Formats: sequence, structure tokens, C-alpha cells
Amino acid sequence: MQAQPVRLRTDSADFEAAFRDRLHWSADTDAAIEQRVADILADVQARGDAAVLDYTARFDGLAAPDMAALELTQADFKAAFDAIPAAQRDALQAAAKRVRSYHEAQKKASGESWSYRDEDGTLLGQKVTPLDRVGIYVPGGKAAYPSSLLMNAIPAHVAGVQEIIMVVPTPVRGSVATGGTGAQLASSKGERNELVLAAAYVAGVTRAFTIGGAQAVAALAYGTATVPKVDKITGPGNAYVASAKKRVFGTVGIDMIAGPSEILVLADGSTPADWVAMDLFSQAEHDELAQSILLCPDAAYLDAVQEAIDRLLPAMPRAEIIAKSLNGRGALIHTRSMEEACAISNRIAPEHLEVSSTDPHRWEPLLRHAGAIFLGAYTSESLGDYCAGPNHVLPTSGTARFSSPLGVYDFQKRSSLIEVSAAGAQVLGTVAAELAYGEGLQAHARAAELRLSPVPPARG
Ligand code: HSO
Ligand code: ZN
Repeated sequence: MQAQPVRLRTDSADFEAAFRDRLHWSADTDAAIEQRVADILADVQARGDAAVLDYTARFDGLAAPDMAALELTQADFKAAFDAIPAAQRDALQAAAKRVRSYHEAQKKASGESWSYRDEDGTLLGQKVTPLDRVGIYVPGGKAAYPSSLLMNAIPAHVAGVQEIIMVVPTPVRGSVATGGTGAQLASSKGERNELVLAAAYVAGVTRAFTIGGAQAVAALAYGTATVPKVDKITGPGNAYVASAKKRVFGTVGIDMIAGPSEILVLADGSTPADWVAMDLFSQAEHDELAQSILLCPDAAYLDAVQEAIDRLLPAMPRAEIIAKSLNGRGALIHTRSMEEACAISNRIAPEHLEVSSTDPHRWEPLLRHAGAIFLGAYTSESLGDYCAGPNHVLPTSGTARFSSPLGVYDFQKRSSLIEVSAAGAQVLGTVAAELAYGEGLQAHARAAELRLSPVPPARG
């Protein structure tokens, strides 16, 4: 098997066209999927638990007498945690600890309430409060990443969210039926992911249900007799889940609609070629549609990375996915300079950006759009995926131009605080009344004017 990312040069005449062709990505959902999801949402809204049970039997092959049978308990989480190897337990806890510290720092820096007083005593501020209850979607089967559960649940916890409800389409308690069509979800059919449950234990998930797909999103958004209605739904999922999240947005909050993983490596040619080749593989192995791009001003280095790709690929268990991803969407781009490489990186606005250079801090100020920036040869993107501390849920498909990593702030909301003093009311009342008359709103103007006179003494 061969993996040959397209080789481009920025100084060639056809660069722009070839570059645009590589980058093209459409997040449009199939109309048939949209229709089925709309039907499922309406059905769950109308029939609640009964509809969720029907779809779970049909799509996941999981027949349960009632929703209670699909609920996982804290004891299940603890049992899973105790059952996994000690090394995995330690790694989960070490990762959770670092992710928690990072998000605690984030909360301190930007997630606290603040206020100030004007000279006349008027108080203005912002009160930050956590959401009450959030739902976390965890995909089934091979895409069930325990690390993603940590990355969603820990910032929610740090924000102060009281109830974290997890949904994961994984069969439980031996109640697996064999008759499911499996048409909608790549269900894990009988194979319960112990690591996900162990991660739920470590991350402090409150309740969990083994349901998935659009029906799980609907249950969380509308609530059923058994599944509590949440305020926001986060977490990745397939096209059905993404479509359902878009549709319930407004009834609940959602995080983002994640596209395939991306990595862009900006290299000055000083990092061992094997390291960079493996970093390109690391995102390519997620998905055939994942995108791995290398930008470098040194043509000989690009040759060395291609040689490393050829040599290292055959030993990779996911070689086929990696090859499809690199052949379909990968690129090795020869730039005129590092400055030009930075400019191209800004145009792409990648999810993950590695600055593989001896002098990463020279280039970092030039880099404006990226979900996460990894500085220096030792900072493999994969360390960020698991345990460096920052969140691995990041904006994809160029959305880093206008959005940010998942964080504590996604599980908080803000209320403005205003306390106008008697003296302040004299000044503000005149301004407000003037503008209110201009808008033809008498009651607004009068409410402001009534407070222009001295405050009457309190009664009683
Ligand atoms: N790189 C993925 C996250 C992940 N990697 C989970 C490994 N496990 C987000 O783009
Ligand atoms: Zn990854």
C-alpha cells in the first residue's frame, strides 16, 4: 500500500487551483439523513421513552424492556474502573489530573464574575454561573474515545455543572438482541467499552444511558420520563448525531459540529523526518477524510518525510485508513520561506498546528488561526490529544477563524449585573428618556423620568 500526499510548490503557476482543490470540504448533510433525523426527533418528542426504546432496538440491536434497563449506574463505572489494567487506570487518572488543572487555570483567567462601581455609586458587572445540566454524547464502537469523554466532562465539572448525563450506544447487562439492522449506527454490538465507563468514573459523570444516534440527542434535548432534559449537548457523533444536534439547537445549546480531524505541520527541516511522518499519520488514522498537511521551505526535507512515510506505513495497523486519508486529502507543500508557510497556515486555519522548528517562538506571533498550536519538535500533537492538559475538542474545517477550543466557558453563561444609585439615576434617566422619546416609547421614557426626582422614603 502506498501513501502519497500530493506534492505542491507555492512558486508554481497552478498552486492556487491545486491548493483549493485539496482544501475543499463540504459539511452538507445528505437530505435523506436530514429527513430521517427530523422524523426521529418528532417521534421522541411525542412518544418519549417508548420511541427511544424502539429506535435502540432497531438501530443498535439492543432490546430492553424499559429505559431503566438502559441506565448505567455509578457502580457500573466503578466496576469498569476496577477491572481495567492498573497501567490504564493510572494513565486515565494522570491525564484527568492535567486536563483538570488546565481548565481550572482557564476558569481563573476568564471564567469568574467581575464588577466595578462608577463614581456615583452605580454598580456594573457580570455574573458567571454554570449550566445546571449537560448531556455528553459519546459515539459507539471504535469511535468511542475515553479521552474525548474526559475532554468534555472535565471542563463541565470545573465550570460547576451539577449533573453530567452521558449517552453512549453500547450494549449493557447482556440484554443484547441479535436482530438489529445496524443501519443507522456503527453499533459496537455487545462489546461494551470498559475504558469509556472507567473514564466516566474518573471524570465524574452523574448518570449514563446506553442509547445513541438522533434518538439519544432527542431524549437529552426534550427529556423523557427517564432521561432528564439537559441545557446543552456536547460531544462528537456521526452524520445523524450532527444533524440532530443542529436541529435541537435553540431548544438546547450545542458545542460545535466537528468535521474530520486535521493536522498541519510547519517544519523548518530540523525535526527527525520520522517524527513528523508519524504525526501526519496520527491524524490520518482517525478517518479516511482526515487531513494531514506538511509545509516546509526545504524540498530535501519533504523528500525525507515522503521516504519516512513509505517506510513506516506498512507496519501501521490502520495503514489502509492512513493511506486513503493521505492520498485523498494530504499534501506536502514546498514553500518559498517559513513566513510564507505561516501565511498559508493562516489561510487553512487548521484544527492542530505543529510548529516543528528550532525556533518556534519566532513563528508563533505570525500564526493567528488554529485550534491548538504545538510548539517545538517534542510537542507531538498526540500528547495534546490525551494528556498535555488543553482540550482536544477543537474547531475544524477552517472554523478556527472564528471559534475556539471547547472549554470551561462553554459550560458557563453570563448575566449582566446593574445597580443604579440614586445619583446615577439622575444622569442615566435623562439620557434614557431622550432616546426613548426618540423611539416613540413613552413608558420607557416615563419609567426613567420618574426616578429623576429624589427617592421617597421607604414605607412601613
Ligand atoms: N485528535 C482527535 C482527538 C483524539 N485523538 C481522541 C485520539 N483520541 C481530535 O481531533
Ligand atoms: Zn487524535
